[in-house]
Order: sequence, then structure tokens, then C-alpha cells
Amino acid sequence: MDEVIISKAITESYIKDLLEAMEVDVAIVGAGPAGLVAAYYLAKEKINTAIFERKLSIGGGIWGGGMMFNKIVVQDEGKEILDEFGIATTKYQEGYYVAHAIEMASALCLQAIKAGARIFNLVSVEDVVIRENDKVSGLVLNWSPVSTAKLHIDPLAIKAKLVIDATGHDCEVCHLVTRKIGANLRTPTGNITGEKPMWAEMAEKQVVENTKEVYPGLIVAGMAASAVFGLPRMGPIFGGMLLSGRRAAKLAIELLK
Ligand code: 48H
Repeated sequence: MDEVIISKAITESYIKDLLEAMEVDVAIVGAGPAGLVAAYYLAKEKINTAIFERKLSIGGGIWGGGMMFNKIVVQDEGKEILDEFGIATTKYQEGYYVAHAIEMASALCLQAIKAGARIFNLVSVEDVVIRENDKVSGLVLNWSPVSTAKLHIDPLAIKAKLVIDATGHDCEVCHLVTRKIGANLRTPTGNITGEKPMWAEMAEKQVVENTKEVYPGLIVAGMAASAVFGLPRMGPIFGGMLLSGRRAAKLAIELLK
């Protein structure tokens, strides 16, 4: 075995993927449950999709389950998506199913990749590109360790016809937009409203309803939608995240037409 051949194989194949992701149909920020499910449904429809994830690991908040008990609860509608991904569930009682967090994180990731989505881990989105009549038209990327190490290194940019903010509680892309261009989001105040206290049933319903295009070219999904629209939080039930991811993909497909 030749070390240089191994190194060239890694470098060339990574650069090929990155070049192919520089002009995509949909760029998703965050590889938690909402982002991964959105990527799967988009890629399944042959839509050129890339996910950028800050962390080394893929799966966002799935791994820790509820308070580090690595189990996830879903309702009937959420279970349908887990079934489609081939993730085992056990019925706890009518309308409540339990999945293993590690199986869920792994399977969502695997199925998104197998459907054709490209996932770039260790890449942070630090800004957006806004063009064409104030439309979000791309993302500004940097290696995650650049900010950790406080290095002064300029980023690179990609173009995307649509961006999905699936960054969880922090709704980072929406924050970037409001910071750069003011309170112009399609929310009642134009601003980020902030999450409300826990109310699982209401939160699960509303997060799906509020998976929307919140600014031209920018869809918000998952916990980011809860934060942006001021919805209650749901705790460790994940059906809403899966359904929100699927709705974001459906909305993106309609907008791309
Ligand atoms: C690149 C970024 C950036 C950035 C963040 O937190 P997540 O799991 O998000 P969701 O919405 O798919 O799922 C939320 C769920 O995990 C959860 O927290 C629930 C249900 N809480 C309920 C409650 O009551 O608390 O994943 C978001 C991902 C993470 O992996 C981040 O590292 C990543 O986005 N991310 N990636 N660039 N700027 N910001």
C-alpha cells in the first residue's frame, strides 16, 4: 500500500464532492433529524442536495435521547417515517412508540446518503449570500475548527437555489439574515420570536405547520422553526422533527418548480 495514493484518493474524491456541492438546488444547514429527513426526501426526487454540519458527528440532538437515555419517542405519524427508513420501534402504549436513538441517528444518516444527498461534516455556515431581489442565494462556509481556534481565515461560498435552516434551537441562518438585513422575516414581528415553554402536543403540531419559507429562498425546519415562530418546545419526542423535515422537502420541491 502506498501512503501517497491513499492521500490522493481522499483528497481528490473530497474535492470532487465539494466542487459538485458548489452549485446545488438545496443546501441544508444542520444534520439533525429535520435536516437529514429533508435531505432524504429531496435527494430521493433527484434534487441536488448538500448538508453542511458543524460537528464531527451527524445526527444533532438525536444521540442523547431524553436526558442521555438514548431512546426516542414518536407518535403514529412519526412512526410512519421511521418505518420508511427501516428504523425499529416498540409500541409503548397506543400512539407512543420507542426507537433506539443510535439506530435512528445512524439510519437517518445512511438513508440520506443512499438517496444521494452529500453530507459535509466539520463545516460551519458562517454567513449567507443574498442576491436576486433580496433572496437567499447561497451560503458562506468555513471549517469548524477555524472559529474554535479563533483563526483569521476567510471562508468560501456556494450557490443554492434554496436554503433550509435546520440548525435546531439556535436557528443560526435566520439569525444571520436578521443580523445582516434587519427584521424582515415572515413572522408576526419580522424577527425571531424565541421558543416558548414545553407543551409536547401543541409543539408537535405547530412545528410542522410552521415549517415555511421564512424569507425568500430560506425555509426553516425542525426546532429552528419553533424558535423562529415562538412555538412551545416538545421535549424528547421527535415525530415533529421528522415530519417537519419531510414538509420542508415538499415545500422546497414546490418552490423549485
Ligand atoms: C453548520 C450547524 C450550524 C451552522 C447548527 O439540534 P438539531 O438536532 O436540530 P433539529 O431541529 O433537527 O432537531 C431538534 C432536536 O434535536 C431537539 O433538540 C429537540 C426535539 N428538542 C426539543 C426540546 O424541547 O428541547 O440539529 C441541528 C444541527 C446540529 O448538529 C448542529 O451542530 C448543526 O445543526 N448546526 N451546522 N453550521 N452554523 N448551526
